[in-house]
Amino acid sequence: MNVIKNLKLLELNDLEIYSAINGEEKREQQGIELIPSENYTWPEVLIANGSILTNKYSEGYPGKRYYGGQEFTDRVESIAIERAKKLFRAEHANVQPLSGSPMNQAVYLSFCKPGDTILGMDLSHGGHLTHGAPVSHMGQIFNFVRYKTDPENNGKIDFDELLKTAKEKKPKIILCGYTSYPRDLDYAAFKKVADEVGAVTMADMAHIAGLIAGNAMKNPLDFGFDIMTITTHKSLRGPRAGLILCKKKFAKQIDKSVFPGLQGGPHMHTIAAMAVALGKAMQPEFKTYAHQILKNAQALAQVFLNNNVKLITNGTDNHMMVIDTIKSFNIDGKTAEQTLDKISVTVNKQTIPDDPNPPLKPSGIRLGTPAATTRGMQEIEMQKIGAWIINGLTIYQDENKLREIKKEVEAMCLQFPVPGI
Ligand code: DSN
Repeated sequence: MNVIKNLKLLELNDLEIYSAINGEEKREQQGIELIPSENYTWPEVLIANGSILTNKYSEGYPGKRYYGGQEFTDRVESIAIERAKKLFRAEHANVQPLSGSPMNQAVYLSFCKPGDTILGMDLSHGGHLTHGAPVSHMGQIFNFVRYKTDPENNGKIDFDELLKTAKEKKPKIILCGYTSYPRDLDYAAFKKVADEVGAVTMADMAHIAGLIAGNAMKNPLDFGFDIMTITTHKSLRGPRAGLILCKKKFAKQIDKSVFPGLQGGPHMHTIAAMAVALGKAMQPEFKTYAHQILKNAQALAQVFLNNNVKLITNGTDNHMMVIDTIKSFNIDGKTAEQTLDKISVTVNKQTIPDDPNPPLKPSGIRLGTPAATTRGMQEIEMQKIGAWIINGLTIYQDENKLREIKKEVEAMCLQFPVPGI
């Protein structure tokens, strides 16, 4: 296979882009990646993603394409579909969504007309931008009604309240899933509410796809959910793409909604890379990896709790945590993110439930353990990382001390190579 794996040719022909990629490689190797939605993919995924499959147009589905020359693309897509169904115990899989936003849009557009109601988690309580944030097109096309979590009660969802809202608003879809919610969800309770009001159940499991694949967290499909959406580049360690899993009875309408409803030609190189990642996630060592992500999250959360750092929901059931930096360190999330950048620890600023501060200068930061776990870091490293974060945010104005911490962080990172670099 003539895949140009080393970057020599690029270096010779496009120095500007080459040096930016090279810089990113160094950044990824030298620092600790704690953004919970990021990860390091497998070298084999990088190879498939960089393959000549990028040359091909394949509108349609295996066996039913609009252009010729599909012998190998059909094979690639069929393998990806079969692996996805097997791994997630799904009746049907559509592997064509280009990423998370079109994936969720395809589901909404498949079940709802403009103005229809969808019940989803409030953005500041952990829901995602594509779950109807007013700034998103979906938020303008559909009537998103939001439910909240109870920060006083470890982030629990009040299902009596949810049922009351569902009866009143009559949603077409009841959506659960999150982007910054550190607890597990009660899928049976969501299903019960949806059944009472005749709504479709949809779980956006983008963040925890790898944890579900590795049997470290529950699978909503096992609770009778109609639809599950995932992105494959987060805890699943695959390429940057979306995947829709659903019951057979919705297969046709979901496929039609993705293509030709929303998208044109699928990215066959990415679908090949997804198939490779799904194959990797079926191996027994992936289960060990998924469970280690959770152990690392517990270890990191414990360092914070032991040092009176305020965690939203007071702990975590999954791979992530949200720190209230104002309560814990008297600094906003933007300053905290920038401070941690200075010690080569990458996190993202994050709104907290009903945040009084704006999204670009919110009250917290969000962090998670999938990427660090991929490099082989374990509980002992989590203790060091937790201490560096607390130390850095406490002395955030002392540039000399921050430089000293950065050296310690980078020395540790050198012992844990990034796959593919
Ligand atoms: N932007 C992703 C995240 O960080 O959670 C979700 O799309």
